[in-house]
Amino acid sequence: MSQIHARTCHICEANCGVLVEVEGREILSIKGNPDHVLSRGHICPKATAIADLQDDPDRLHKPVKKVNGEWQEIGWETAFQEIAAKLKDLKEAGAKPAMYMGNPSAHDYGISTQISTLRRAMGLKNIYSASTLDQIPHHVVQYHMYGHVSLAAVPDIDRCQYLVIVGGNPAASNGSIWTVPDFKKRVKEMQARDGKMIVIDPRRTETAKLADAHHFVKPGTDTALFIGILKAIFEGGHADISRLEQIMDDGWGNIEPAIGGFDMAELSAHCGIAVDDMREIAAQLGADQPAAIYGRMGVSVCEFGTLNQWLIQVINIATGNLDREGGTMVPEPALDTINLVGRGSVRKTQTARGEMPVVMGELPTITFAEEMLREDDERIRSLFVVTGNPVLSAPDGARLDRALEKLDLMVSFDMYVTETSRHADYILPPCGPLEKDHYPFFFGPLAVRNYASYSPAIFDIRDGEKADWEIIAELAREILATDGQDVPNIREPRDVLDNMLQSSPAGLTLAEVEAAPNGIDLGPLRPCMADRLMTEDKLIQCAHPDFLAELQRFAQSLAETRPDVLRLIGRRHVRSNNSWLHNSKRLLKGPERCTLMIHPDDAAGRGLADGDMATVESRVNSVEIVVEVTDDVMLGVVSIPHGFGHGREGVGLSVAAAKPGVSINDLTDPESFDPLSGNAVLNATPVTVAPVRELEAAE
Ligand SMILES: Nc1nc2c(c(=O)[nH]1)N[C@H]1C(S)=C(S)[C@@H](COP(=O)(O)OP(=O)(O)OC[C@H]3O[C@@H](n4cnc5c(=O)[nH]c(N)nc54)[C@H](O)[C@@H]3O)O[C@H]1N2
Ligand SMILES: Nc1nc2c(c(=O)[nH]1)N[C@H]1C(S)=C(S)[C@@H](COP(=O)(O)OP(=O)(O)OC[C@H]3O[C@@H](n4cnc5c(=O)[nH]c(N)nc54)[C@H](O)[C@@H]3O)O[C@H]1N2
Ligand code: SF4
Ligand SMILES: [Mo]
Repeated sequence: MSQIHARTCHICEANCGVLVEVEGREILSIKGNPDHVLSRGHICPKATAIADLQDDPDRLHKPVKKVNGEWQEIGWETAFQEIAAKLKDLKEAGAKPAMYMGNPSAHDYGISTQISTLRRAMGLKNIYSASTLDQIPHHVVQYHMYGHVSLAAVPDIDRCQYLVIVGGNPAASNGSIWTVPDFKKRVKEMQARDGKMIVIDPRRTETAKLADAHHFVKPGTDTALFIGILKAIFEGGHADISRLEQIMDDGWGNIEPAIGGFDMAELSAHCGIAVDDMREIAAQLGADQPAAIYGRMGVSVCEFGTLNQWLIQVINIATGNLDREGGTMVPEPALDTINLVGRGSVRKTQTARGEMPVVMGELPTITFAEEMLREDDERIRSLFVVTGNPVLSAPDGARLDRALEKLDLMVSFDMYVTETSRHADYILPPCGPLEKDHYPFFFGPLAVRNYASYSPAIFDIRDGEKADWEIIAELAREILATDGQDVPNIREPRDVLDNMLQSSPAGLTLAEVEAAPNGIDLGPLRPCMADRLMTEDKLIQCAHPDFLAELQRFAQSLAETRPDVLRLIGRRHVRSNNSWLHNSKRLLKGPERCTLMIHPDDAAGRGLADGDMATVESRVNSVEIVVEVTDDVMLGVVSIPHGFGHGREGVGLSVAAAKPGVSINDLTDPESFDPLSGNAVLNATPVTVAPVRELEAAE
């Protein structure tokens, strides 16, 4: 007899409700849950791949140890004891440990409940993560303006009438720092009530194709666009801060003068967006309607990422759209991580590259390889990689690939032998995805409605296997015991969750949430900024001096001529998720996706036709890739998706091996970064493109 379990998909930030039909341990189907309070039946193709993940023959089930270059299965106890003993020896020799946390750890609340014990046990100072490849500018801005690294205001799409999306592609990504499942239908509903969506992107993306207007922008230049819009807001008389004045500090008065010197025509020439278009966007954002401007990866992972995210907040404030129904609001979820954890921190520290930002205790991942390659006592010699694949996800991955070889001890918490974990001495694999429970710990606070939804595990964990949280908790205790330190009791994730739910304003118990398989809806977002602000004076700090100084740096950069070269950007496809879903047969179906998109005129100028092989070269490296000629990318722009490059030796992904692709991060450059946040620059990489045959002939 088959059974249907309502559950949340854990793969991306959308956290869609799914219905999983099983018979015994066989998965019969995975469908959208029409009754889920947030996703309303929506799913994307990745949800069905959960079955491939659960049953993947390439998945490791037992810890493995590398012996003379070969993987050998070993027992958990042996693995924990050996790792703890090696770490102790290294610590006694003064060797520095480090940790890299990847994206899936944000989707496993169990990991979040245990990781601090492991960090403490390791005596960690060097923590790196995917966040500094992704979103650290948001945290810096939120910390300075609102007093907490995670206090994010998200667009209230269900009541918005004019939504501007800059450098985000939620139709494929399903939203980021914005939990917005069923995005397409929500846009259609907005348009049905005469609302408009405007998209600004160097590629005519899936989201752009849904929009009422799309403007191409030159990669890496959006700061000019934001300043242009803000200037037009002030000059056109569209500013109205009456709604927010009570909670704004007097820094507001510094902003208009600070942008006064910029010239609209010059800004327009820099970013490629017409002055009239900037004025129209300003007028619409400032019109008598709920509106919002939102910017994501395309404007975060660039040299002025923090400045961009600040300007976005300032535009929403100037037009009275922050903390407004239909504008942007801070969610009040059932489990309010923001009120329960500290404000976070933004500091600086010395690295091999000189002084760099440390945000929420995290060092910039762009400096990671050089910390492993440095020759002095500060060299990182032991590394734990928790759910991450930095060889494919961090800039100059090829160098990182070499750096990992120099470690004295490397442990990967992963279910696959990946491009990264192939370098490990030990791999500690978790149980299957349907053998763990789920709560959208970090995503309730980013969701378009206030809600709660808990999913228990569907299957028991098989004998001899463990969940990530257990592996982390048990290893941490072994390390503490080996060091002769006090060993705390394990607090089970469910208990921590129950406690956090009950301590949150909604006061729900885990039992109550669990009893509602479709989730509990706590209603639409509400203006609440006055109560949420965590700055010392409980006011929005409108113009932090770092942001004003960064405006000056941008002004200087405007005066320099920008070399007229091809600029490389990334992309995401709805059937792919960062580097780790290419081993799913269901998802890999269809045409080759790791292609170089290039505009017809740029292709013709280089003698390239659709399907040809091209060499793409940047300062750091070159790759060979098949060409896809399309006018969906702007003239002067080429695009390669990230997360491919599975052809490296020793990778244990047999399905992905059929279409390995190349890694865009063999081209991106860790020398470029956003100085206010330390975030990587992953777009607008200068490249040259030429037919492969020409180069071969020249050799
Ligand atoms: N050029 C370019 N680079 C990018 C980006 C880009 O847009 N362009 N995007 C960046 C962004 S936003 C991100 S978030 C990063 C992602 O960067 P990472 O987090 O470093 O990489 P992922 O591809 O998410 O790799 C996740 C790893 O965790 C493993 N894994 C998956 N689920 C689990 C689990 O439940 N338990 C355990 N133990 N392991 C698991 C997978 O097998 C995989 O090896 O990439 C960044 N890199
Ligand atoms: N299907 C799928 N979904 C995912 C993921 C995935 O890999 N696949 N990854 C998840 C993760 S970890 C994250 S962080 C989110 C990311 O979510 P999003 O940010 O929505 O996704 P991206 O596709 O990176 O969108 C960035 C957009 O910026 C554009 N862009 C590039 N450079 C510039 C620029 O200089 N200016 C402007 N204005 N635009 C630019 C790109 O063309 C792209 O359309 O997606 C999540 N969801
Ligand atoms: S959008 Fe797709 S991958 Fe993301 S949670 Fe929903 S079903 Fe899962
Ligand atoms: Mo991400």
